[in-house]
Amino acid sequence: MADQRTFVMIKPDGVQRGLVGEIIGRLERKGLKLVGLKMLQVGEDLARRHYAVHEGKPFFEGLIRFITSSPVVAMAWEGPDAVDVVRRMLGPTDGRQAPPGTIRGDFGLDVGYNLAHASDSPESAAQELALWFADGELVGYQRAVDPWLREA
Ligand code: IDP
Ligand code: MG
Repeated sequence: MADQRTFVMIKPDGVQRGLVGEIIGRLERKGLKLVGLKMLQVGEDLARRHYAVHEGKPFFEGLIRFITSSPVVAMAWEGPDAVDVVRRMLGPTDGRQAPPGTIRGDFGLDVGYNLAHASDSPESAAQELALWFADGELVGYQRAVDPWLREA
């Protein structure tokens, strides 16, 4: 299984509610490797580019206001099938539908305020990582625990 990198963002509600550690902890305990991390106040331009596929939808302007309303935590995570693994850990978009055990299912009650974003395909992961991180901001490294996470 080839390693993938995926883009994850803890949204303003996750930061404001003090769930940064909880969300990072879940991804860490899963065995995924953190390879990039920064906190930032998102500007209008980055918000619109990140959510460009949703332009024109009824919730788009509200989504841009939400994402730019307070700081976010942007991250890159690496692991086998990381894109799908993280999407399944987040759960469905609407926290009321998301099953218990998922991040949205355990902490969310809303479709818009749903705590975190994760890339939905390897292609969007590559695009989003390039949008959010400059060359040199992502790191590669070995962990002593890596051999214990899967059969060689
Ligand atoms: P995803 O984050 O699960 O991939 P998308 O459909 O890509 O969901 O939507 C992007 C984000 O837009 C969602 O995470 C959520 O914050 C917001 N959003 C999606 N649909 C709605 C809606 O119907 N009302 C309000 N906000 C929405
Ligand atoms: Mg999406």
